[in-house]
Amino acid sequence: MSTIQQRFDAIVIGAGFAGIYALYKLHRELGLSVRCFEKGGGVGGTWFWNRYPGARTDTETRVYRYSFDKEIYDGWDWRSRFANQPEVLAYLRSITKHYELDEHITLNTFIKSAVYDEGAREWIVTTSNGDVYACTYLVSAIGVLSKLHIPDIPHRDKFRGAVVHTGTWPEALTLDDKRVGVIGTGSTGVQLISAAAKAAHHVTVFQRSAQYCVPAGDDLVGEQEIADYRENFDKVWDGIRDTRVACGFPESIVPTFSVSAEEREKVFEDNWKIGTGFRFMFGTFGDIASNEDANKEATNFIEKKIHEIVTDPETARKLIPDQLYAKRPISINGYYEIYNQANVSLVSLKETDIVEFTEDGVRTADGQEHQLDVLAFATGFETIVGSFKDVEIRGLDGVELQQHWKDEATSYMGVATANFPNFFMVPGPKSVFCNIPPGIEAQLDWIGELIRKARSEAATAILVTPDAERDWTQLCDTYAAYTLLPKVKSWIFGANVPGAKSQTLFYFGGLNGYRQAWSDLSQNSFKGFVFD
Ligand code: N01
Repeated sequence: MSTIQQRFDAIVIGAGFAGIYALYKLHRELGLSVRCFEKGGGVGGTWFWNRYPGARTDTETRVYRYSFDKEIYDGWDWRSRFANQPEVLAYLRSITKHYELDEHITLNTFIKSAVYDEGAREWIVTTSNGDVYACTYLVSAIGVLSKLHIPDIPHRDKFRGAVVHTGTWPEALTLDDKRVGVIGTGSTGVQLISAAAKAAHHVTVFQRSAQYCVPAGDDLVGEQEIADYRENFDKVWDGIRDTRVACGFPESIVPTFSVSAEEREKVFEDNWKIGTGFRFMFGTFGDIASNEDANKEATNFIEKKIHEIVTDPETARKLIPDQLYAKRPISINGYYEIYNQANVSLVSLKETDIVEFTEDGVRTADGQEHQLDVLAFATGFETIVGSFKDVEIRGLDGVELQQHWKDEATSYMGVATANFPNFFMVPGPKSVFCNIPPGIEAQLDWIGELIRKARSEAATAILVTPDAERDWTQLCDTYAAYTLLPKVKSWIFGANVPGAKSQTLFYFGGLNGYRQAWSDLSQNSFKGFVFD
């Protein structure tokens, strides 16, 4: 075995939202020695890599951030209601700078493997450069959506243009005056398509499944609104933590059919005007994501909007989804309007799929060649489990994590898994489905408590019992079954990748339920965790 270069109390893999907060929590708050390794050339994770034109958050800026940093929030000069990629990246950089975390982050370094040494009770971590480190606690913060999904289209080598995936967009690539093809119409695709429609000579949208798109709302936040948020910071965040999706709006508990048809229409119309997909799904009525008839009321409303906005009836027909409104909701301003532009065309892949690349573009099954300078895959990611595929993680008895998950990706509380002592995933499978930053904060706050407890008891290993892991898995399946979300194929269930089986990858009890579950555990000596 290679020589261990240095020992740390904790190693964090990844310097995105989760990794940065892990470093803050474990180093600044718990006083541990921590090193964070990041494969990118800068901090930011998702926001470092996803530099495609149009990339922005579709959750409001004021809640797409940490809540622990009131100080930065007070001095933060922001106006965009939905921060764009450079703004989110600048925010994360300001955090690492302000809290002097940069010196603990090693960039351009990929962690190849982490193997648990049972005798020494430490993790042996090897980087892609062959450097070896040891640590007591290993925190994986490698992202929910970081492993690219790129469909295999024949004869890619023939194409003379540029082929890119939105998740590794080259900074120098612009779309100005180019003929651009975009495959994929999820949250990423619609943002890229909207940006391309403004700049490109022509945009060809290759759509497999149409999705329901709801306007995002006003682009700018007024000064008074910001002043109000600042004044009520703690109250606002307490409120957010007490909701399901934690996106910063009041969630409805009103059943769709408890009001008249006129009232329903008004609620949908009002929320369409205010904007955001999450608000439309969870702020209009309490059962849109759980009752098929209620769901149909929402989709009827959106379909009516599509017909009103899109002038060509054939294009409007193709844009109407043929499934439930049960994927992650999309927010985008002016999306349907762009299909009225002369420089945008829509190809429905369900009617004519792409069969191959040609020298000048791609050919569809109907024999048509679509001429392109750039073909962009906005085809998504292999959710959570995919992120772990490139890192060899071995726990007790040398068992590899992918092997542990061969039947199902399991965890306890979304952060730990049996037979992998002192190993925490932020997030892991079966972690809370909500706005990412407050979800991450909840997980790391409790991981911090677990470590505090272990240290106070002089325990050197924190383990999870198989029973606890099994029960949590069952609970997550039960919650998922209450919703309509498993009824459509999407990344939320890992079903977006060919050959992958659909499985529950999240806890759907809401951030409020998740935090309560942790709080109950802490009252109960963290039942299910073993401190040895
Ligand atoms: O990925 P997706 P995404 N041929 O999996 C299509 C977050 N995000 O990157 O629906 C043709 O949703 C696929 O078609 P179908 C956010 O959580 C956040 O867009 O499977 N098409 C679909 O249209 C989001 O939900 C922000 O039939 C193929 C698309 O590609 C998550 O990232 C911004 C195909 C993939 O959609 C993922 O979004 C952007 C094939 N072989 C993203 N394979 C924020 O604002 C796949 N597709 C915070």
